[in-house]
This record gives sequence, C-alpha cells and structure tokens, in this order.
Amino acid sequence: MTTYYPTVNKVEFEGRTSTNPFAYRYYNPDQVVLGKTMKEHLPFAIAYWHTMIQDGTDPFGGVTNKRTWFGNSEIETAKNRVEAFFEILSKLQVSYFCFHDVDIAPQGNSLEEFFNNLDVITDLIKEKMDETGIKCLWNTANMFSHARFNNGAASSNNAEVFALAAAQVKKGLDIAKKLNAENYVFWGGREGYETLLNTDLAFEQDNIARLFKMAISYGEEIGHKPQFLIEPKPKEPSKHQYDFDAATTMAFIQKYGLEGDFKLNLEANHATLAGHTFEHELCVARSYNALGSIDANQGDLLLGWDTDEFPTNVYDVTLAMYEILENGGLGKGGINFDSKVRRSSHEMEDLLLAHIAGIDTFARGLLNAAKIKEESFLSDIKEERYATYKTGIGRSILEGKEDLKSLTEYALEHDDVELASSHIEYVKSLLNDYIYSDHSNTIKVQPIRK
Ligand code: XLS
Ligand code: CA
Ligand code: CA
Repeated sequence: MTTYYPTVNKVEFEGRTSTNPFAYRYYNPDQVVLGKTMKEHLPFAIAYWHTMIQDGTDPFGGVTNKRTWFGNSEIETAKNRVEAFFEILSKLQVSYFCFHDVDIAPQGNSLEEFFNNLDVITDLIKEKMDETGIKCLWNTANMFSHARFNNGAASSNNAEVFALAAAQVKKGLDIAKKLNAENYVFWGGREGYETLLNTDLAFEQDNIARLFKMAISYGEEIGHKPQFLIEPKPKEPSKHQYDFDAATTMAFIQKYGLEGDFKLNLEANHATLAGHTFEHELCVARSYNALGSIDANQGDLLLGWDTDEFPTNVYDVTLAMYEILENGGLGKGGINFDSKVRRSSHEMEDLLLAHIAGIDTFARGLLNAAKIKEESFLSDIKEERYATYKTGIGRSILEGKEDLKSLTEYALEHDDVELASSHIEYVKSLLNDYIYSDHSNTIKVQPIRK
C-alpha cells in the first residue's frame, strides 16, 4: 500500500513537555474531563476541500503546495487522494471527515459523468471507512463554484439551475445514505443577491425553502434522514447573503417551519465576518436549541475576509468550548477543521502539523472551559447579576403577576435604584487565570469588599 507519510507514525499524546512536533501535547483522547473522554467531547473532523484540494493559490500567485498524490489522470488523482486522506485521518487519530461532492470526484463533461465518478470514488471511500472505522460527519453539494450558479442555486432566477441544484442535492443524500453520514450541510455561497434592482428577495427565499423541503421528503423516502444543517455566512461570495448569521438563519428556519429537521453549522470565521464573536453565534444557536455542529477555524481581524486559518487562539477557543459544554455537547455534530494551511506552509508535513496545532488548541480550550464550569466561575457571576429577579418584585414579574399599572405603582415608591457594579475588569483578569495558568489552584471569583 502506498504511504504518503513514510516517516511519520501515528500521532500520540506525549504530554506538554514533549518536544516531538508529531505528538499531541494536550489532546489525550482517553483522558476523562467532566465525566467524558476528550475523544467524546471533541469529535474532530477533517475537511477534504482544504486538506486534499487547496493548492496555495491566491489572487496574486499560483500553486505553492507540494503534494505527492497527483496521478496520470484526474480519476487516478482522485483515488490517490482517498488513500492519502485516510492515512492522514488515521495518523492523526481523527474519526470523522466532511466533503463537498466536487472535492472528491472529477466533474467530467456532464452531470451524468460526474455522478458516475462520484459512485466510483464513494465506493473507495466506503471501503476505507469499513477498514478504519472512520465516519462521515457530513457531506454537502457544492452549488457555488460552477458558472451556472452565478445567480444562485435554489435562489437562481433560472428554473433550469434550480433543477440542476436539486439533482446535486438528491445525489448528495444518496451518498449520505451510502456513507451513513449523520448530517447534511447547506452552505448557500451564492444564495444571496447583488442588487434589489433586479431581485425578488421574498421569492428567492421561498425557493430556497422549497429545495430544503424537497430534501426532507427525499430523506424520508430513502429512509436516511440526516440532521440537516444550514451554515450561516454574511458575505463572500454574495454581497447580501440570505443566511447572514445565526439569528437571521433562525428567522428563516422558523418562517418556513423547518425547526424539527434543521439546525445550524456555525463557523468561527463566519462569525467574525458578521461582526460577532464565535461564542455569540454559538450562544444564539443554543438559545434556539439549534446548535448542530461547528466549523473550527479562525479569521484575521486585520484582514476582514475569510482566511480559514487553523484555530490557534486559546482564548477564543476556550469561550467557544464553554458554550459547547453548556449545550451538553454537539449531539450528532462535530468539530470540523474548515481550515487551510497558509500559502507559505507548503510541505506535506504542514497538513499534519497544522491539524495537530488545531487539535491541541481545542484540547486546551476544553480543559480551560471544564475548569470554568467545574468552579461555576461564569455561572455564579450570572446568577449574582440577575439576583433581583429571585425575590420581591423581580420574582413577581417572572411569575406574570405584574402589569404596567402595578409596576408603575411600585416604581413611584421605589425610584432610587442602586445598581451593582459588574467589576468586569476583575472578572476578565480571573478569566486570564483560567486560560493561561496551569489550573493548579482554585481561581473562582471572590466577593468584592464594599
Ligand atoms: C465557505 C464555507 C464552506 C462550507 C461548506 O466559506 O465555509 O466551505 O463549510 O460548503
Ligand atoms: Ca465552513
Ligand atoms: Ca470560511
């Protein structure tokens, strides 16, 4: 069997003092944290498009990445990629993967040829899955790269394009069934618009919902109904995206009655593009009981476009992991590294090193968030902050016993309110201890002396 990494063994946990670049220093799959193993808390997945396809090209220059899987034909390269991908997954001890249809198989000269190629490659993927026990977290149809999707897929002004998109979704669901994928993602790259001068916004959104409903019925028909996920993103490529952020997407899900079947796949870099923190997006989804899965990466605040960097910011990841713990985990979802190596990290080894960095960052984030939760650091602060709702008038408001008249009577008697300080700088300084100290002592917030 060909090996693409002959000199690298399986990446194992060696502890924080390890100097081996191909070892985990924080991710210890069997370590128990808050009653679950790290492996259970962190269902990592690798993204086919960034790991196997991305070549380092940017708008100013061509290919930089050195890759050893190119064969004599497109289909041979596609097969080699599958071999290499499963070697990467196995060596990193990652149990899940995600892909777009166009990532794995050549599109050929017709839709029929594309579908045939997909059958050949998914047969091979299935073999590798059976051999290794690695699973498909989600698949999706790329309905944004082909020129036909210039004006959208389901939201296109052209009904023929809607039909082509529907065919890709049907094939995607057949593949989801074949590979037993637990989730199916819709990221509407071109589902948005350029200008209202030629756009019927409500009609286009109705059509997107029509396609989603067809997907639900087809899943029922074939007896494989994955958890459907919509992935919000505010811009790139569309100027106005219909799925701008978690809140906008929840409004869409509710408007069309898709709550039971659809949840959200939230990406860190998309949150920052929308002007939110990642934890905000996770918290919004959580408040609707719709946190499905996450795309783990980070953006660059100085750049403002979708850089899809590997997550290495422990601060942000800690706050994200805290939301995930508060959600009770990700259910059927997982942590997909929708991340690409920088153009200058062009060696084959960088694919492993970058994933190790992301995985260790999430392990550190998990340990920090677990300590925050164990010591009820943030929950105590919130408990205290809303304390006025526990007794007296606050309690009465919550119990529905008050109205505008009764509250006016109350307010006239009590118009001298004393607000408690949030001591937010003190809180942030303690948070630094949870994030950057070794957790050897209790950090917990102490009452401030009056
Ligand atoms: C692009 C998106 C995309 C989705 C899947 O910005 O992140 O890769 O995750 O289509
Ligand atoms: Ca993504
Ligand atoms: Ca992205």
